Amino acid sequence: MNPTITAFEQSPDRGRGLARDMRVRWALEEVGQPYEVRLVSFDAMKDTDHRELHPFGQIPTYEEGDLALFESGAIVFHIAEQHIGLLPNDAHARARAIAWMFAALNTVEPPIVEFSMAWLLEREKPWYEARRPMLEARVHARLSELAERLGSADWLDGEFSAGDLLMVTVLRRLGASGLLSGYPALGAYVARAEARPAYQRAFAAQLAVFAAQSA
Ligand SMILES: N[C@@H](CCC(=O)N[C@@H](CS)C(=O)NCC(=O)O)C(=O)O
Repeated sequence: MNPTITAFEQSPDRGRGLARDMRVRWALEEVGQPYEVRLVSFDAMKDTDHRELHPFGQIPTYEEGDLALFESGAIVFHIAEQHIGLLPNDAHARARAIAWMFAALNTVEPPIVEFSMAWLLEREKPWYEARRPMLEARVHARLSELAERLGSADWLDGEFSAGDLLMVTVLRRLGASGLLSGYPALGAYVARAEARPAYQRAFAAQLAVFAAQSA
């Protein structure tokens, strides 16, 4: 039986593939695992039924037989462990790829989320303009360090891995902010990942949800 994931019935990103179900869709596409999607409204996400799956009332979730998971990183890790293609076989290379998964979610994503949430929710507030340079500086610090490490390589550590998959979804959250434009190597890294057929299938699938809801 195919796994079932949850995604926004109406994604606030209007089909730009920034919601975290995109990571899970992409991972499933990379490994060639078909999946079902259950769309949930904002109200339904906070219901008891959904909270059984996700204690924080969010998406994505993942159900496979009697296994239920939440947290996009844990879900991508599970998929990568169950299938060939997202984690190297060599034990050390595998451990390093997992380290990049944590780095994406634990080191790079937090300042990016803080920056984008401030823009989304606080940009009309009197303190926003004073706070913005500090938020931007924190993002720039991580981007320059990441660009330095990536150098001229295609991927963060050898072959494309779940570490790259998560890192790219995190970087994409900078979207129209322009913050990525000072880092051509990171821009090319994101573009390289977006050109992968699996990424394109995942992107098209989430976009189709938005298109259908807005029709
Ligand atoms: N750390 C969680 C974050 C999940 C999350 O923030 N999901 C968002 C969509 S990308 C959500 O459900 N937001 C609606 C809400 O929090 O009410 C993960 O990576 O899965």
